[in-house]
Formats: sequence, structure tokens, C-alpha cells
Amino acid sequence: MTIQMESRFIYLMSCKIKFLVLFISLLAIIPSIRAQQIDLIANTDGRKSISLDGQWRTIVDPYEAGYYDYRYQPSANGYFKDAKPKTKSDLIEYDFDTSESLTVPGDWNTQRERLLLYEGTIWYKKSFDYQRTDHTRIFVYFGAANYIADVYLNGEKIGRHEGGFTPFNFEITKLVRDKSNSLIVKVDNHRRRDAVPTLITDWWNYGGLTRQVKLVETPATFVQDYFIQLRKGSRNQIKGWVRLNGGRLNQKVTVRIPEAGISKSFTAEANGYVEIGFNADLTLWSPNNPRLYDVLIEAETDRVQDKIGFRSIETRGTEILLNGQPIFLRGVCLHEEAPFRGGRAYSREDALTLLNWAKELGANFVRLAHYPHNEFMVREADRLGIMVWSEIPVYWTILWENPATLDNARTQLSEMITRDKNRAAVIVWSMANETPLGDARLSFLKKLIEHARSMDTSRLISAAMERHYIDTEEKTQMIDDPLGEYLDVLGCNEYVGWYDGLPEKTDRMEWKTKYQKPLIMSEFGAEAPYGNHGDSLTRWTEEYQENFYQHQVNMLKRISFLRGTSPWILMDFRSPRRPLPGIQDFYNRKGLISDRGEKKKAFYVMQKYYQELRESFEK
Ligand code: GCB
Repeated sequence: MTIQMESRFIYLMSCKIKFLVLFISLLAIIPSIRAQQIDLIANTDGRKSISLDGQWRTIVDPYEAGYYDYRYQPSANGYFKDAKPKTKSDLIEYDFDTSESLTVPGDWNTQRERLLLYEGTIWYKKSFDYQRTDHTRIFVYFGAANYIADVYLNGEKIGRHEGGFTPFNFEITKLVRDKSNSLIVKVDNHRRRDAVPTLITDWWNYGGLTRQVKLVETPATFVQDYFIQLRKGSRNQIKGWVRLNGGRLNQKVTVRIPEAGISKSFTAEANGYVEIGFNADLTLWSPNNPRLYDVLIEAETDRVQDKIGFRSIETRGTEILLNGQPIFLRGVCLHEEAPFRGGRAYSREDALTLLNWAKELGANFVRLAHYPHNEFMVREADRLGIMVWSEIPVYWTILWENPATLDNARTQLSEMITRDKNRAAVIVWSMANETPLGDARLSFLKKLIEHARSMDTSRLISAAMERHYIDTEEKTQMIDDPLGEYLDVLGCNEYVGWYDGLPEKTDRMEWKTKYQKPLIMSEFGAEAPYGNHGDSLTRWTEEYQENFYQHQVNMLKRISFLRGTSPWILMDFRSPRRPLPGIQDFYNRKGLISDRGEKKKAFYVMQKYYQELRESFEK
């Protein structure tokens, strides 16, 4: 070997070693990212909190000038520093305090006309004072931010969250000041191929701080989370756990349900976790009697109160049993879209309007499409006695082979279950909507199912799947998606009579499945703007939509294993995929009710069907 060759060899070896070291250290990082603890605080409404809702100063930043320098490197002096000129010669090119405001909660698209189609970054700033007392901890809690939120307090980064429809919180105990705290959030709603959801959806990509923001105060060691529900298959045994967070974890925890005469104590392990279990004689929650109990979770250092219902939900063959009784889910799909004013729904009033319309339809069930809705929806459903299907935005064409996409979906699933696992109303966790068959997709969804079951064994798992014809005359529909094997309840979306033929095509249709499981027809629908009239074969008319529903209902009645229906959709909603002028104008008009609250003719067809179903199931 010449000297030149030798030094070349040494150089190559040292490159290899460097690469190996890098690779090994990357491997070391990956598990810790995967194992990221979900430390959401449960039931923040049951705690002392200070709302940060209202006007926030905002800077629209399409080129992310507040984040990257001109070499496209993250800047150490980004907008999160909230800098002010100290002398008259200082150069600072932004100023939150003289910038325009946006209201939180609320999407940005419907607050300023020029933001309707905006997709990118907006910086939000809120100033607040906060007098911290000794032995308390303080967290900033976000109901949701679509889609990525980078959060800074007093110039320091406190965390990042990805996923547009689930809550997150960061502790700020050490950073908070008595006066003039500057809380800055960079919210970015760029769509990405590898994100969840991915690039295309049939709903508006509303950006911003779309749900409430608040400060949550807790004692030094506090009840961070708990799961208090009936054990699967039981109607009188409560099973669950409580988790404490803080420095004094090994302490006594008592669960009390005063109206049922229950007070049971347990001792938390050194890690703050304790399993609980006891017998309870309870009035069970049901749509006819949505009984909620006051439940107190008391540690030595903290106490939280919640309202919890108890019910059992299971399947037997093709039946769905609520508290042991066969039921039919008379449902309807909902987007989280605000009635009357448009944009994202975020308030208790929005939830009540939508859920009361569902009740008027005769529904005992809602499918909250296509992502977890705000907490008011599930809380009010709990109170009104409406069963809920809740899902994550694993929609259409997710990148099935990408591990980071799976991690992201899994985190969103965890956050959905973490927030809503104590709501009796929630009976179904759904994994995905209309996803295309394939091995990578099946393995992705099986992992999500496994994960959901590992967090909550008490609910039914479903997914909205597709169907196909097994005959050339297109008379027989088959549901045999291999995913069905792993679900408790089959979900199926079909648009026979709208995307597939005319309404009368349903008249000859038979449905089959290879699974001995209940089916929820999770979508069917047709479009008509309210007030557009014509004959029953003229597209886009209320009469066509009505005719579509009449034929659908006749077909649905013939499906022996059908145990639920959720037509698409309760109310018209905005969608960038629906441009037809004068008809759609960027709204999906499949609502049974318009976005102005007007009921279309089809509403009454479903209402009549649900009335009949109610009579036959409750006689
Ligand atoms: C579907 C999707 C839903 C759409 C709907 C439609 O199958 O699940 O998100 O909005 O069809 O109107 O085409």
C-alpha cells in the first residue's frame, strides 16, 4: 500500500466509524421519542384555571421570517423573543403589540377575509400576569392548535405539538413571572404528505388556536389522570386507575361516588400509579336515562371532581348491546363546523345546537367525523344521552410505510383516548376512514388497534371501510376488507345513488359480509343546497336528495346485520373540493340541514325512519 493509498484507507475507515457512531446515537434517540410520555392533565374544567381566551396579537408569516434566518437556519432571535427596540437606533422588524389581533378560540380563516385560503404560519401572542403561590404548579393548556404549534414563554421554547384536533399542555412553573409574561405560539397549518391527515381531505384546513387556551394550576403533587369506567362485560364492577404527578407519589388515593355510597381507598406506587377496582350498584347510563354521577378523586395533596356515567357496551354476533340490551344506533355524522356563523365550532353553544338538531332527527348516536371534536361535544353528548363514535384523521391516503406517520397517528389516538376515556357517551373508537386496501395499510391500522386496546379495553373498535360488487350486474355488495377481522363493529361508507348510479339502483341491492359482526352504515348521502327545487332525478335538488334517502332507507331495512346508520351529514360544511358555482360555492351540501340551520326535505325522511326504528327497538 502506498502512503497515499494508506491515508485514503484511514480516511475511509474514519468516515465509516463516524457514520456508525451517528447511526448508533440515532438509534438511541428513536426509542426515547417513541416512548414520549403523554402527560395530559385530565378534566381541566374540574381544576383551578385561568382562561387565556380572547384577543391575541398576531403576525402573519408566510415565509417564516420569524423562525428562519436568511440562510434558512432556525434563528436565535425569532419572533418568539418578542423583542422591543431599546434605543431609537435599534432595528427590529416586527412588533406584536401594534399588530392585528385574532380571537382565540377560533380559526383564522373566517376571522379575516384575506385569510380564508391561508395555509402557513401565524404567530400568536398573549401577555398575562400571574401570582404564583408556593407549592403550586402551573401549566399552559391548549384545547387544540391546527396543525403544528411551537410554544414559547418569555423567549424560551417550552414545547412543540403536532396534530390539529387534540389537546396538549406544558408546565411553566419555573418560567412564569409575576408580571408581563409573553406567551407566543407559532401555529403552522401547512398540509404535508406525511402528516395525519395528509394532503387531501374533503374539509377546510382551518388554521390557528381553534380551541380554548388556559392556565391550569395544580398542587405540587396532583391527580394528573384517571380512568374510572365499568370493567368490560360487567355492569357492577368499576375498574381503572389513577395517576399522580409530582414529588410525593406514594400516597393514599380515595375514589368517592357519594350518590352511590362509595368511598374506596388505595395506595399509589412509588411511580404514582394505582389500579383501582370495586363493586358498585349504579343506575346505568343510557340515551333514555343519561345518568351521570359526581365522582371525586382525592389524593392527600389534591382533589378533582368529575361527572361520570357508567354503562357497558359490547357485541354478540351481529348485535350491539348497551347494558346487555340490543340497540340500534340511530346516528348522523357531524363535522366540527359552527352552525350559522361558519368556521370551526368551539363552544358549548355550538355543541348544543348541533346535538339538539341530531336529537330532533331522532338520533341516539353521532359519528364525530373525521377527527376528535372539542371536549364540549363529548361532555354535552354525555349529558344529553347521545352515544358517540370518535375518530382520528387517518383519512384516505396516509403514508402507510412511514414510521413517523404511524407515530403521529398513534399519538393523536392516545390523546383522543386520554381526553375522553371517562365519557360514557363514547362507545366507539374509530381508527380510519376509507383507506385503500394493502398490506402496509393493514399493518399500520392493526398497530393502531392494538394501541387503542392497550389503552382502553372497554370500548368498541371500528373503522369506516369501503365495499365492492361481487357480480357484474352490480346487485350484490360485499364487505370483506381484511381489516374487518380486527374490528368489533364494521363501518362502511357507501354512496349508491349519488357517486354510484341513481337512487333506484339501491332497489335491487343485497348486502353481504364475510364477518359475523354488526354493521354501521357510517356514511351515505347526496347533495342539495337548501331551497333548490326540481324533480326527483334532477341533481342538486332537495327532491333528488329526498328521493335518494327514500331509496336508501328501503335498502337499509333489508340488511339483516345492520345495527346502526350515520348518514352524511347533519349540516353543510366548507370544503375546498366543492367548487360548483351557485350550488356548492366551496361547501359540501350533503347536509340534512343547511349551514344556516334550514332543514331540507331529506331530514324528514331520516326522521321518519328513526321514529319507526325507535318504536321497533323500544317496544
Ligand atoms: C366520503 C368521505 C367524506 C366526504 C364524503 C363526500 O366518503 O368520508 O369525508 O365528505 O364522502 O361528501 O363525498
